[in-house]
Amino acid sequence: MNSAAPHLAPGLRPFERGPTNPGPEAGFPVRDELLDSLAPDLAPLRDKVLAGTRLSFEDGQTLFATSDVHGLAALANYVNESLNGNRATFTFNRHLNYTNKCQYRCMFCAFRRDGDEADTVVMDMDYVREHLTANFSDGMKEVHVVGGINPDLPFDYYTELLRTIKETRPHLHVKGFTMIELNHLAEISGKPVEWVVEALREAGLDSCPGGGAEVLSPRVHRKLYNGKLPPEEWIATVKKVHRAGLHTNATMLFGHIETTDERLDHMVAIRGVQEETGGFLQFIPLVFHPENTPLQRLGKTTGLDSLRTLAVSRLMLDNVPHIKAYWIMLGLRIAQLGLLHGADDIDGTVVEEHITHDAGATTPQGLSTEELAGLIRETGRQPVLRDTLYTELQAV
Ligand code: V47
Repeated sequence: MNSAAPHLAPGLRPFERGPTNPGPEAGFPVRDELLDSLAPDLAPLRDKVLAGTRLSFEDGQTLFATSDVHGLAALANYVNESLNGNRATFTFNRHLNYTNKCQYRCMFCAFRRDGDEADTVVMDMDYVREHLTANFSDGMKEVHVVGGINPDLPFDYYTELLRTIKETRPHLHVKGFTMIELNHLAEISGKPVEWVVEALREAGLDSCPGGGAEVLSPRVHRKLYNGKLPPEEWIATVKKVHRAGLHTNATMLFGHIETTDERLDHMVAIRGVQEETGGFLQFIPLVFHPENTPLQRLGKTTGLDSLRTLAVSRLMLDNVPHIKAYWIMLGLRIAQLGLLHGADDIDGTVVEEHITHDAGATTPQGLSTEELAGLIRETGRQPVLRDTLYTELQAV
């Protein structure tokens, strides 16, 4: 156990103000003057936030219900600026979706294929090697590796994939495999998740992305992704990963059939895990894109709902260091506004994205580091290039 942070799993870096969370830089004023003019429903919450008191589920209900959207933004902004100063981060990364064949039929997904469609993808190692050589570069910091749950792939495929990536691009941080993939690997290998994580780590895995959590609600699970890992098992798995010493992110897929109470249940669950393990680096609210999914009739939620959800996330998840406004899903303009509603990161260059674009996203597939820095600068924030674990930070 880490004596500075007794809840922290061995091997994980504590969340404390330091190079990662510097607090307001010298001379940077945390903008709190707006906090003097909040609507009456938000005033008691302001007192809690300023005192550093944890917000309750009921406080979260007030945040989702308030008509004082500016007050909500001011509160979230205050917390973010207290933690991260005026910085907003991004990374230089690429996605690698090694397969889109998937045995599950999640109702929110437009990415999955049965396997007999012409655009089914299963990357072999020659392809991965050539792709990384031709299209990745030495300055790149991260590869985000996820795929469908493809019943054709044996356990060795995954270790070989990691070894191939590390052999071809040794400096890349591999952020790979959701809790769904890790559980599937436990199933096909007949071994515990802890064994799977160790084998993958030995082959080159550095951390795990936050996907697959969807909404940690038994009701939504039953209705939209029954058959896939249930919420309590996602939680149990992520705790095991953190205890093994790997950091992960956590996502929440919102804007479909879930209620705001279910969003709050999700946030409270993530906060509880973080209290135990300290393993989450970022929380990422993912806005649902309905096109080409069985839920197409639902349409898309509003930009305002996205901003509100980012702000509530920042305020409820007081123990998670970073909130990501994922530009691919939010769109560039809402992601920019997200940086003034509690978020301090916009993900990275991405370059090739399928999960959201198969579901109708109109954002570009990728942006250059200069474009990302420009987007951040337009909001008044200082753009900072980061690596996945926030160990390397470079103001740009
Ligand atoms: O788990 C699937 C979501 C997730 C749709 O950890 C959809 O840094 C919107 O987790 N509309 C995968 N969302 C993506 C993900 C992620 C992305 C970027 C960074 C990180 C990180 C993680 O995407 C899935 C699911 O919740 N998703 N289909 C859709 N139609």
